[in-house]
Amino acid sequence: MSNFEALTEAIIKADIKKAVEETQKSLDAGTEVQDILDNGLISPMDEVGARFASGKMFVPQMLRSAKAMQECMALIKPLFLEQDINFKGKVVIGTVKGDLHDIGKNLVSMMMEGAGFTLIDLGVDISADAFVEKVKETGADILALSALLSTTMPGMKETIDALQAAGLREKVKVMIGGAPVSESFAGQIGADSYAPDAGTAVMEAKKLLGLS
Ligand code: B12
Repeated sequence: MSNFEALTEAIIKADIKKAVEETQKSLDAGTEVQDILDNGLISPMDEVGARFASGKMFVPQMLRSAKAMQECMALIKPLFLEQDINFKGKVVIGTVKGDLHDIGKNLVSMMMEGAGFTLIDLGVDISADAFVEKVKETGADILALSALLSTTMPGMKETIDALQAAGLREKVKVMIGGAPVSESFAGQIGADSYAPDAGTAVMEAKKLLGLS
């Protein structure tokens, strides 16, 4: 694992210019993109979350740190997409209603695209009906739902119920994720799969479609 001290500090302090410079430096030094992502970008966001939870950081600061992380992600995204792309399946993805968190969802989206899936990203604050409409319109193989708030997790069950009501539940696999979501919650709401991170999400998606 490389040393990401300066990048970590830049993300926590939301120094976008420095964070982008440090990401570029790591790339120029030949650091593995996965290492930069896991240890240089995601891990400082965990620290940001911990500081927020303990009252040492507030929403505007958290937002600026998220922005810094996203700017850095924009630099590494093309490298993920350079990987060998074969069509693997169509995935509709979005963050459920009432929830504006999209960094994790974007990462899952990016990694799946890098692995050869076709992604239809609906963005954030998506209602159950809008998900169902898109699944119907695109004939998606997988519907991937993200939630970062315990208060928005019920939106996942509502979406699965709406798929059922529309007669689409048997036609699409549903995969869920996000920090408060768990394997057991996935079981409770009748989702087909859960993954704790973007890398596992790709593996799970392949499994769901019988590709691995
Ligand atoms: C950044 C952030 C924000 C930013 C979001 C910016 C953005 N564009 O996303 C802003 C400032 C807007 C924000 C707002 C709020 N936030 Co906030 N936020 C965070 C923070 C610090 C980081 C989240 C993040 O991006 N993590 C990095 C990514 C990479 O991780 P991830 O999202 O977990 O995603 C990974 C996995 O979960 C998984 N995954 C994610 N989605 C999916 C989907 C599928 C299908 C799969 C398979 C996998 C998967 O793969 C991802 C990559 O490995 C977290 C703390 C934390 N450490 O989680 C709090 C946190 C989520 N926020 C929290 C709260 C309370 C709020 C607010 C209510 C604060 C407020 N009082 O206003 C608002 C709500 C706004 C809203 N309606 O959504 C709480 C939630 C508590 C709870 N359990 O409900 C947290 C946990 C902070 C805390 N410790 O209290 N937030």
